[in-house]
Amino acid sequence: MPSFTSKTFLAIFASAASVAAHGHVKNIVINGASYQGYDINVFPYTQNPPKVAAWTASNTDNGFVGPESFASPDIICHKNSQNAGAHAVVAAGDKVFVQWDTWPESHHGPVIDYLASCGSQGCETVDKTSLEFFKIAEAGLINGANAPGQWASDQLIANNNSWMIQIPSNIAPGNYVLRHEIIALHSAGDLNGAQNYPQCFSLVVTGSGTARPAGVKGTALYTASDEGFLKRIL
Ligand SMILES: *[C@@H]1O[C@H](CO)[C@@H](O)[C@H](O)[C@H]1NC(C)=O
Ligand SMILES: [Cu+2]
Repeated sequence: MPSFTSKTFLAIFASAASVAAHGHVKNIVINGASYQGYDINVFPYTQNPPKVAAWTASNTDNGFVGPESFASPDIICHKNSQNAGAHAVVAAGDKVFVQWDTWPESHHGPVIDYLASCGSQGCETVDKTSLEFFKIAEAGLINGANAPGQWASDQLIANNNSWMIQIPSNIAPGNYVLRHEIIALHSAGDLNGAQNYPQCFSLVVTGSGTARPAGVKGTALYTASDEGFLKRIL
């Protein structure tokens, strides 16, 4: 049945093409020092990949974590993520520049940043399910005119697929996981249609701050029925 075959081929081709257009963080830059991201195109296929400050993930299709996985550890730092083998150093109050490789214009949505303390043991060995994340920045809908409006993701694209995060100046020094996330809402009008793209880096924060904000476990950050995940934006 040639027509069936060609339709199937087209469907597969179309989904592969859209997945390929998703993004991941290439590197972060702190005071001029660049720290490599987890290279999903190379590291999973390398015998002894370099130890980088980025947490590992198994989303070699450049894919996402959906609301059906909001209670799964996959939402913490992406699919099957494991502790970074290294970390970046940043002073409280300083900025972390995050460079994505690309981002599809169609994938409108918020950009949100969290920190979680790893405690004195350091982030190389912490159990990710024990991490409690507190939000340090969020940007969502910037201008609602002309649906779907202008979103944080559109600003990220306009900034050459990059984002700037300021580490709170009052934060207590120590070991933290930075959880940087884009949430694509273009299909969020359907239950489980949202797409979360969390990216984690281990940081050592220096300084003399004293703030230790309370947070929530990664698996308690979101529920599929949260209003924002059911909103039709297109
Ligand atoms: C834009 O980002 C790419 C990395 O994806 C980088 O190589 C390039 O230098 C950046 N361009 C500018 C103008 O910063
Ligand atoms: Cu997509």
